[in-house]
Amino acid sequence: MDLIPRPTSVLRRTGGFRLTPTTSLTAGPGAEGAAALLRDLLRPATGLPLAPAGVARGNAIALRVDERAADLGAEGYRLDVSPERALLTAAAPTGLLRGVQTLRQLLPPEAWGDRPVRGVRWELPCVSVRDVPRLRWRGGHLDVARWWMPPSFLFRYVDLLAAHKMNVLHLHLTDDQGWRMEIERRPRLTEVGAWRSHSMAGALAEERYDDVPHGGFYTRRELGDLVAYAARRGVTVVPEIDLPGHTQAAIAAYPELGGELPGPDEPVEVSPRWGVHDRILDPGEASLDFCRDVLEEVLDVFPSPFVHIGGDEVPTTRWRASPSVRRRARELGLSVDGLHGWFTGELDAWLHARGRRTVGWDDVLVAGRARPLSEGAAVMSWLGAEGALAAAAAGHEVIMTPYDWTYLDYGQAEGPGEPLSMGHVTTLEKVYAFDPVPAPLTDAQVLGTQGQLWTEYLPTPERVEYAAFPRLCALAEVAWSPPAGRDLGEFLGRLRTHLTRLDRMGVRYRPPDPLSSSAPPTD
Ligand code: TNX
Repeated sequence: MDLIPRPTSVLRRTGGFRLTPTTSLTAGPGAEGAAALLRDLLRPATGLPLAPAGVARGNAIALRVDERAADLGAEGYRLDVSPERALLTAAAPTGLLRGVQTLRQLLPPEAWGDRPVRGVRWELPCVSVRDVPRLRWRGGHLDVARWWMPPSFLFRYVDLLAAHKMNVLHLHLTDDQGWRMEIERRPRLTEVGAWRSHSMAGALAEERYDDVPHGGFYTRRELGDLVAYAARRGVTVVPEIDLPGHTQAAIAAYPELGGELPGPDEPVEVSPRWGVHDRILDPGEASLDFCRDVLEEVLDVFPSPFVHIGGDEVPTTRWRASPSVRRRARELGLSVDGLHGWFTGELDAWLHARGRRTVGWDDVLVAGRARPLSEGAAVMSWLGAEGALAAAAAGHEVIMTPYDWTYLDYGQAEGPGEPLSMGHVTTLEKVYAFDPVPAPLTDAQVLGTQGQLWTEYLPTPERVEYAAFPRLCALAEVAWSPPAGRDLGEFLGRLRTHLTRLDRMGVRYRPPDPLSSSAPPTD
């Protein structure tokens, strides 16, 4: 059966449930969305109508929300398949969406294609599955700021996340190299900030550039469509507007946001270069107004309870050199560096007042000693476990995103033949061994984990997929499956089958090396 992520428990029985043109699909109250998703997923390859019972008179697939099944939580499900009936039960509609993905994995891999296939017996094995996720936030981060990616790829990435029972798409929408979200109140952000004249062409240290203009942005409408599409798959799109650092593209659009106006010898351009930039937002009222204008529209488009305001890598060199910034710090009774935490705190309080939960990279903790984050704010810990422990001690939930385990932009193997990457290597095996709950934290303090795809060296959807897969399959299992019973050899065996599904979807993954020596597929 080779399910990924591995369910909490699976009992295989003899026999199978055969899907035919007379198989019915019925949805009880609250299950309509899951039924529509199942039809959408299976129709292209199987052509099966899966009509409601009454119309169809064969064996039956039934989807049910049963509030009495509270032990399944918000996302768990039960799937019981006998030759006559496949019954999917959950306590909430989202659980059914997860179960639909399991049902799809139980079919032959040919079911995963987008063209009709003939001559395949569409049969589910008879099983009893009970499945409840370990962690609540199972995310995929995608940086569309360094390179714009077509909306069709964002939709596809949502499909891929959902297929692995991941439930968050964290969209990194802004950075020094590009601003990608249309903001009606600040049109220059995309008129100017979404375009750069050239880009880095090799490794950071080589300092080589192409001469090819690059850019693009997403309209509010396109992002709204993405949010709706993701919601139908049980995926929340969490937007990130990175503030107050990583903002050179915004400053290129509105130079006054950078504080003292740069001299003629110092034009601010949408950056063609990777790496940390010291041109950051001036920590004054004009910048706060700007941020609130932007966030206002972000809240309109993204209903997500969480809004990410970045906060990483904020070099304060320019602030320290600026008399007006130093004056502001003195007025507030802060050090210049303390202004980072103060600025973040202003935005956090603003979001909190609007009923949203702030997420920030763990740099905001170091910067934020002067001012605690609001209740409900969560910390995304990329620097290591230390930030996570500090955040948890302050009562915040954490999302574990340590770079040495979860940065999928890092290379997958040493040696030649691999595309240019960040320079570090994080193998599939290492991701699979990741412990997302560092001692002494408990599962309750850790919201979850997430795979990061920073795209400096991933300029196209093909390259992104190659970096993401199959490591994201391993991370999905780390986030969803119970840690007891995790076994690399057994996982690699299941992965072998799973990759035939991804083949059908045309995913351009990196074939894992150790497959030849790994365990055979299990059934
Ligand atoms: C650090 S992680 C960054 C990003 C880079 C990434 C490259 C973080 C919050 N900031 O700006 O793209 O490293 O791996």
